[in-house]
Amino acid sequence: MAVEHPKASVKSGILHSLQVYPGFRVLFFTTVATNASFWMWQLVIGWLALVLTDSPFFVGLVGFLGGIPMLLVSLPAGVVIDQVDRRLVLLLAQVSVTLVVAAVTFMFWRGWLAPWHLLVGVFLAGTAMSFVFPTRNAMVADLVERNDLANAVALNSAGQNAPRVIGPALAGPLALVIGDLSFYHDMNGLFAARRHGLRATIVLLNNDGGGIFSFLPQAEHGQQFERLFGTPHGLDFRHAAALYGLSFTRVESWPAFREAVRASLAGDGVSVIEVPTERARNVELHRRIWPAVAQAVRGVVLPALSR
Ligand SMILES: Cc1ncc(C[n+]2csc(CCOP(=O)(O)OP(=O)(O)O)c2C)c(N)n1
Repeated sequence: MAVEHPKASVKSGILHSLQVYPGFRVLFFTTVATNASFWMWQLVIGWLALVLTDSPFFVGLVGFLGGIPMLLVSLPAGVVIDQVDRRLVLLLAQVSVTLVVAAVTFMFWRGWLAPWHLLVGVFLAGTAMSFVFPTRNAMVADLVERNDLANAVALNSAGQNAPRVIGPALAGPLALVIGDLSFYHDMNGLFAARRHGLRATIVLLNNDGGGIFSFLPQAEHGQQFERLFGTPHGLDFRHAAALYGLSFTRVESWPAFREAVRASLAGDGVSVIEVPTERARNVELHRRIWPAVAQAVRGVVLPALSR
């Protein structure tokens, strides 16, 4: 595609390509907007799936159906992008995803949205996005001189990844899921949270120590392992929450957990919701699930990739 652009300037800085090429500037800012919207959508579909069905399986299915086109459609999309005018591909793909999102939003607003509508919507939106991402990447090379390509690719990558953090934060309330040792390690932050009037829900998974270390080879060394790695502490975090004037709830069941999260999202300030869990059970569960996951990957994903 022949796109006219001014001669590359001699001086170069981090934002060089943005300063020199108007076409790249448009691509960059629309990439930021597209990616921010896409990650908000990712958050919203998970939430919609939960609201519509209250089923963790359905939440997973929605994520899967939204993501699978990226795996299956991206490669053929690359061929299309090479043969057809990229601006046309991008226009069609972005208009399609806008129409799908608008339809899902409208149907939800009118109370018409059924779970299967959501499945179709996420699949169609995922398919359209499988064209959007590679087309935007390919267009970088059309819009800048060869000398500036590395700078433009780096900027484009930043424009794709930064909204991944910022987009969901704009779309939803702040929630943090954290282990007990990390909570203890980072507790000073609660003071800042309180001082700046943060609204947040902290889900504290308390397994009385560092569960992650149980997956290291050192875990074979019983007592020594517990003293040096597992580090059970027996702390009652209710007192930590009280120290910073935060609300605290310990929950022992799913209904209690849901109610605590609901109350926290409706309320102000920071709430800590403690969920007691068992380290030993977690390791045992992982060991049981791993072979099943490995088998599924071997049986489904690998054949699809080698096709
Ligand atoms: C936000 C954050 N705080 C602290 C650390 C340092 N850190 C790495 S592993 C670890 C212990 C993990 O134990 P825990 O937080 O209880 O989680 P678990 O492994 O039991 O799920 C800590 C504190 C970190 N990686 N990230």
